[in-house]
Amino acid sequence: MNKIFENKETFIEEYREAVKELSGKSFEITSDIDRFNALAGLIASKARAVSAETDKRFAKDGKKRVYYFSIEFLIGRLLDNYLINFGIRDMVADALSEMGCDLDKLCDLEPDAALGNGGLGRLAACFLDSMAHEGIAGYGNGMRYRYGLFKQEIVNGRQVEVADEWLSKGYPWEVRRPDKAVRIGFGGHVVSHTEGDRTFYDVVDTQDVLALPYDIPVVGFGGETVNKLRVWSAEPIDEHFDLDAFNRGEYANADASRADAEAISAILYPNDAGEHGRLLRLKQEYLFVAAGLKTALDVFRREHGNDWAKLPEYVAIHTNDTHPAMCGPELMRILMDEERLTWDEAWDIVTKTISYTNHTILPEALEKWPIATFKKLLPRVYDIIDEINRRWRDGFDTTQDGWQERLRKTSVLWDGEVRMANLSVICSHSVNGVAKIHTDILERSVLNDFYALTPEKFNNKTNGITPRRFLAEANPSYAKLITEAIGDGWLDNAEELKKLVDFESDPSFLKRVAHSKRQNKIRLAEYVRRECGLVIDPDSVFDVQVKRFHAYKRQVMNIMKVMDVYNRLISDSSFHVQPTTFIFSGKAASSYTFAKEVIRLINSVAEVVNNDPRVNDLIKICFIPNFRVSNAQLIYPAAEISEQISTAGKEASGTSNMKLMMNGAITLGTMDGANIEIAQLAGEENEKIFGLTTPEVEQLRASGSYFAWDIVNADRDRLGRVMDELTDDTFAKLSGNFESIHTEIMSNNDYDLVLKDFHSYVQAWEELTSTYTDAQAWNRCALHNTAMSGWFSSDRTIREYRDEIWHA
Ligand code: 26V
Repeated sequence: MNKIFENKETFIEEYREAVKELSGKSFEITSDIDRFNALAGLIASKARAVSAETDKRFAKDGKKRVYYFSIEFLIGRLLDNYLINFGIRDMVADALSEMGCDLDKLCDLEPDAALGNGGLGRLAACFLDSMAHEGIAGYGNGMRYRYGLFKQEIVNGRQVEVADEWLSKGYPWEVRRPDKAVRIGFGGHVVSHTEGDRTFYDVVDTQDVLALPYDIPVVGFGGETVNKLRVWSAEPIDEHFDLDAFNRGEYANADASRADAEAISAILYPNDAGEHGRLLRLKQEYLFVAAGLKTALDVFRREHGNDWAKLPEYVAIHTNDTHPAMCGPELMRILMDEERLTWDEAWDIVTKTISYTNHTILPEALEKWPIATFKKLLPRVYDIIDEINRRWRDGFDTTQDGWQERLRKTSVLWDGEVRMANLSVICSHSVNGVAKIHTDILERSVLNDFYALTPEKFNNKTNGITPRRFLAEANPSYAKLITEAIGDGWLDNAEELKKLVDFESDPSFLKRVAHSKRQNKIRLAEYVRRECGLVIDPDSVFDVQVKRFHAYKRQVMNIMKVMDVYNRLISDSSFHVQPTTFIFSGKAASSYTFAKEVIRLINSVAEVVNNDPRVNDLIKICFIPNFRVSNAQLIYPAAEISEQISTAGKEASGTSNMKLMMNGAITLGTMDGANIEIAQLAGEENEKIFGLTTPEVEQLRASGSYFAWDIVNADRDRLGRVMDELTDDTFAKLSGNFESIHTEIMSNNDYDLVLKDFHSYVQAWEELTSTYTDAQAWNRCALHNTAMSGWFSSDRTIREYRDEIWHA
């Protein structure tokens, strides 16, 4: 453990000094925000010092550098996390309390850096943590959005989006690096000149912006390795401030070029709402790719000179989804146009350096850009893509049966569009999915034509999560109990959680597990009371579904289950359920009408059920607004049931399933994504699996024999009643009924098979909750889930990337 402070006394001394330096005042009379900024600033400066040491060590050892290109890094708050990773959390908490100050309160003042949408962005953040823990020279490369993902407010049951001005109070972790700024050219046209038998290309008359990097330290657990996350902000090249315009009172015109440039890094786009086709998004993608490659190549040149053939030996470029797909053509451009390599030399280097992770199989989710837009914005990059595509076509073996169809499916340019997934696959030496079943589906169907040509490129890397943030930090009472039982080795090697198996039949230990869960439920109940004004009962089962709202994730099936339970409770006196609190949280993309209607439905059902004295002590519904990393850390530890109910074959992996498992929740789920591996590891008898499997879903669709109305008509009493209640006024009191949800389900013949799986789902829920009264059996199962969750540590995932893809 790298100790960044001698002892408590030196910490206090340095901290007082830092507060004074920042605010000009002595500690006793400073505000909490000054105290937070000074503390974070102090830890950040220590982290930067270790980072410089780390960098020297890596350079000396000739380490291969891994650049993780991702348009999202959902890092959340850092202070608490870095204190844990430096091993000084307790000491600092102690010192602060001596100084009359509460560490938790200061941690709560940190803005929640929401530079991501959900699973994909949080995965990138977990990977940064694990790369630093594993001592990998791994660097994040992303975008510094001025506004993070919108803040969600609920007004009359509806989601309302509010700008997230996360930088308004300053951000103590980042350092602006104008010395590392990169000029980025958009538009213009390509010119060529010949030298001997070669033609060289250049782009002229471009409109340029400056990509300005901000560096954020990434502290690895143990504190030995501190890496960096570099995020790019767009700025004007030089100040074109028009003083005349300003003096005429035309203030907006005076600063127009600044506004134009800054727009590029102003907002984070939703990753799950088909926002393709937006020019600004394409500019974002090119900006962080071009600027990030410049950084990587500058470091390589400094350490290894100009021998570009050695690039793949010392540099790995990993592309997180297709947003950084331009890494391929942009690296080709630099190597050919600037470094004067031939196509073949450059191509060999590019394809040995770049690797790609796919995160979804939904066909509508695969990123495409209109050729005309692309060509106009990035003429030279486009020409290179055109050439990549031409060579791909020329390389086709036209003696093979079905080559035309294969070519159609694998082409980069088709139907007037640039297909980014195909570009990513062709430019990479490795293509991976994020859970076993997801990789199987990629190989078998979505990318099958590529797989048939180069099966050796394909591999699986099942996702993971960091146990430091999602167990140690989020759930301190459980973490303490675990450490007392098996020591603290699990923080370093999460597989050690398996040792908890020995405690599964120890009734007194199980009682303590239950006690810790109860404390976490009380903590969440207090948060819910503060945030929503709703009282929930910590003795009820906490049944949790927290994730982005999407049709395939089927939050609608969950709330329909609650509607059914409610209906039966009021009409059938012989019907009993285990008292349950149904907890939902998550955001919907602002343009995604159906998902937003589901949020309104949940809140509308909550309004009725929570105010109905007939069922009040049995069921409650709670929608926690503004799901983000910080409140997620309160929710996972309090959960007892983990709802993972996507239509089989649709959820690439899921990661909340892992976070909830690690915190001792039991999965109520379909055989989809990483749920399958969860069930395998913990044993199906320790989860509750229901519903159609992927082959069954595929068969049902292919057979053409599925008729949604038949399912509804076969169960008029329960399912029919629930469907009727979408269109009558049962839940319409807040802001109208839910005709649109009814129409969406029925007119698409129940595309997500909500009706088809409804019965087995409700039955599985009833069976699962009926076992809750056997507290000992339940707690044993919860503990078993934690014990078997170690494999889902992102340390394991990252080691697989390191050994099998990056060879770092
Ligand atoms: C994109 C789109 C775009 C068009 C409309 C529908 C739609 C639906 C989904 C997406 C997915 C974007 C990529 C993504 O966020 N994938 C998530 O990645 C996580 C980390 O690997 C994984 O756990 C989730 O299962 C996966 O959905």
